[in-house]
Amino acid sequence: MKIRDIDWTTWQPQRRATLLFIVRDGQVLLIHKKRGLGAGKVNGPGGHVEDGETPLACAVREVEEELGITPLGVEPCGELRFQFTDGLALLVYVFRADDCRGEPRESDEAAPLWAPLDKVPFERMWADDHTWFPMMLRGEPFDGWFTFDGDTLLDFELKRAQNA
Ligand code: 8OG
Repeated sequence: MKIRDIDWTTWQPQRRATLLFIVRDGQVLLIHKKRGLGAGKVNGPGGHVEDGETPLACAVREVEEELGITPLGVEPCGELRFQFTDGLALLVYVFRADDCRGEPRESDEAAPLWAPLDKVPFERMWADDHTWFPMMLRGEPFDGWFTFDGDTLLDFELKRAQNA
């Protein structure tokens, strides 16, 4: 399934989720994800947007629930659209923060991991992450479109976001 096979003008996500990356002192705060979609992978903290919740409120809540800290200086930095061959259509809002209150601690969902910016473990992350991570770290707003078959990235397009 190629990006051009999908009519993105009428595409609607069934699920919306968030990711939030705290970037501080040359490191980014990641998690070992213990359950949910992508369990076993390294990722940023995040999860599904609940009814009536804004993406920003969801991103902050998920960091609080998964790591017991409050992110500070949170800014939106990108939107990722995923179409899976099994039919799942997922929109992920990506945020970046430059500090946090508290010390990250392990929960049922996640174990924290500070990674140096030049040693981000992409081989243990979702296959698309290496495409947009540099833009996120540079603070360049981005829009991404991805097709996946299970864990396998089939095709993608990534652009600097307009009007951001
Ligand atoms: O609630 P649950 O933990 O299942 O939510 C899924 C999380 O996984 C959510 O934070 C979004 C995130 N996620 C995907 N796909 C991808 C991806 O391709 N890359 C990254 N980094 N995260 C993803 O669902």
